Amino acid sequence: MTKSYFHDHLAVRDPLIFNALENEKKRQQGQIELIASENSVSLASLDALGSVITNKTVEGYPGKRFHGGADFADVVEQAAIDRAKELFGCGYVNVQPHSGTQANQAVFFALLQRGDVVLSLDLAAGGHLSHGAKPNQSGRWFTIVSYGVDRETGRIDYDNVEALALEHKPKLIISGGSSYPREIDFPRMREIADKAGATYLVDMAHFAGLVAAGVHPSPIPHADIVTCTTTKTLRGARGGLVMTNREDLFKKLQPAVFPGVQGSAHLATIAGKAVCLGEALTDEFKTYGANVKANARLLAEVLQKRGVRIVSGGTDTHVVLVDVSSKGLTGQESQDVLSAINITSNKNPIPFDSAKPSEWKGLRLGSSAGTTRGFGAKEFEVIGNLIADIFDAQAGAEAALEEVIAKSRATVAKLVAEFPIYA
Ligand code: DSN
Repeated sequence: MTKSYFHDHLAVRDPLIFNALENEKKRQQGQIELIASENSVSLASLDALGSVITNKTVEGYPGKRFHGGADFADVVEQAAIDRAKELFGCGYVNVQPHSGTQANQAVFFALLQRGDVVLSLDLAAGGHLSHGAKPNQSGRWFTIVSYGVDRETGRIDYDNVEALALEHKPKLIISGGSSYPREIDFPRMREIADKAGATYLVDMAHFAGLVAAGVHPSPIPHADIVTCTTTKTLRGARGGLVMTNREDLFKKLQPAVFPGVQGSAHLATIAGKAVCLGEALTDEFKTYGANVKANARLLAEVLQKRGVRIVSGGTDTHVVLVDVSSKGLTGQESQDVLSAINITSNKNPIPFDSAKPSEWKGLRLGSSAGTTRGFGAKEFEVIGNLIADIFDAQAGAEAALEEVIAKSRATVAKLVAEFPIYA
């Protein structure tokens, strides 16, 4: 073992990776992040993620490990569990899922047999691939029935959900997804699940931070099981949680996470989760959550005023789903042209969209990362107008577009310099 192994930092030991990571930091510093599933973690979270606890292997749960030397691992994992319980007012929590998808996979593994019927939100209507999309294990191994949204309102058609539930008698009904911008009627979905005799799962991956901040209804009193990521509005380490108030279900969920679908715990990530859950218990986080919601609403309003169609006519969350065909663009074109002015977003299907990503009409925007950065109403108004300007310019002459790109890039540069991150 060379001395440098324990002394040299990455810059010395592996310049290729160091430079890529530095460039990624500069990219994040220099652009406006509007991808709804992204955020910026605190420096404290980064410390936890880069800590020596990554060396530790543990299987099992605090107090009942298969490996020795787990005293501090237990402190970290128990803190994450206790904080999540307090934050969400929930009796039982598993903090080990490596991702939201694996949290959902564990729920499927705990409750279902291959071929069982699952009723979930269609991907194009805002669902998530781990809820039964064809290429995912959930879609390959289970019988998926999808519900959608009303064509006019863009909102979940609960009567249709109920009709499908009574017809197909699913074992599991799922709420939540990746691009549904509206609050979900949890009591109504609970009622439907009860009528159908189904277990009710809410995947609150996207809006967990808003629930934590108290600015969005909580699914915890209504669902049998709630899963989420700690990454998005919760603005923490990249991973998942599984929660329930039912002891009988928890007894099935614990062995489903480990050893069902995962092996040893990722302790550095769990330490990162503990940090963000602790941060989410503060008043500062409540203010952030309220601002995320206000900023998303404002962004949607500015775009609407400029003639851009917003799916469902607005938002109750951090997500603004834009129908860019209202400006004659595809999702890909709009993503690319925003990239050219250093605004990062992602193309997305909208309800009743084409199955081909190249033809998608949607662009998904989110206010979480910008809000973390410190952007408020003034900045989100500027951002909304930048987006509308570039969409309008895209439809015009090449020279005019180049001019708008240059001007917009300068405005973005000024905004990000005023609100630096990881400085
Ligand atoms: N589900 C993906 C998204 O919302 O972008 C990743 O978490």
